[in-house]
Amino acid sequence: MLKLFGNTRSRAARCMWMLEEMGEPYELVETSVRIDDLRNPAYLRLNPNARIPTLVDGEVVLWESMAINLYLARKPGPMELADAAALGVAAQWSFWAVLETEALLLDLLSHRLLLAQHVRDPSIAERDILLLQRPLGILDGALKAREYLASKTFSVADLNVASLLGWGKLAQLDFAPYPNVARWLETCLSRPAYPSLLSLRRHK
Ligand SMILES: N[C@@H](CCC(=O)N[C@@H](CS)C(=O)NCC(=O)O)C(=O)O
Repeated sequence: MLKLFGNTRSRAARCMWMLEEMGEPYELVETSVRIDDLRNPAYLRLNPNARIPTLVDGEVVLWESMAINLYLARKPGPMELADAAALGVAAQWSFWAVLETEALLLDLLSHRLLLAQHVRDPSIAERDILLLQRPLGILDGALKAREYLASKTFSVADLNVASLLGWGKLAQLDFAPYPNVARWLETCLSRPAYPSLLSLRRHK
């Protein structure tokens, strides 16, 4: 059985969402971000970055959540993306999301939610929102003429990008200026596998 090292409150949740969509049985090896969980020799052999998530599929050991999901998308089943062009598009949007939006969204989430009240800085949040205008505009344009990013149906491309933009939703980012993104994000985050993940989070 596949083993995923991580926890529901980390980027491992993105891989859990994918596994839930696939209906693939897996074992979640509960791993926190504490030093004793990440910097022990057994875990470092799997992931020298000392970060979560890590996927173990027999001989295959993978880290980087987006790469894990792109690998999982090659497996037969409802999330399979067999077409090389669609896989290329999925990789494009996944790299794009990490490079163009992740740092800004995490910073926004930090200054709106994660940090203690007294160190949150609304001016940093405002700057993040301004800098997100360009990538969100690009995504909005891409979604103007199509329902999903890489194929006619929901795929790993949508899942990877929506899992990041979900941070924006948590941070109360106003998606109204990006109506196509707002519509698509709502569709992605309304999928049955996504709330079941949220309920897993609540039970932890
Ligand atoms: N780009 C990596 C980032 C992994 C990452 O930073 N994971 C966090 C948890 S969400 C972590 O392990 N943090 C521990 C640390 O940085 O010490 C991915 O997407 O898998």
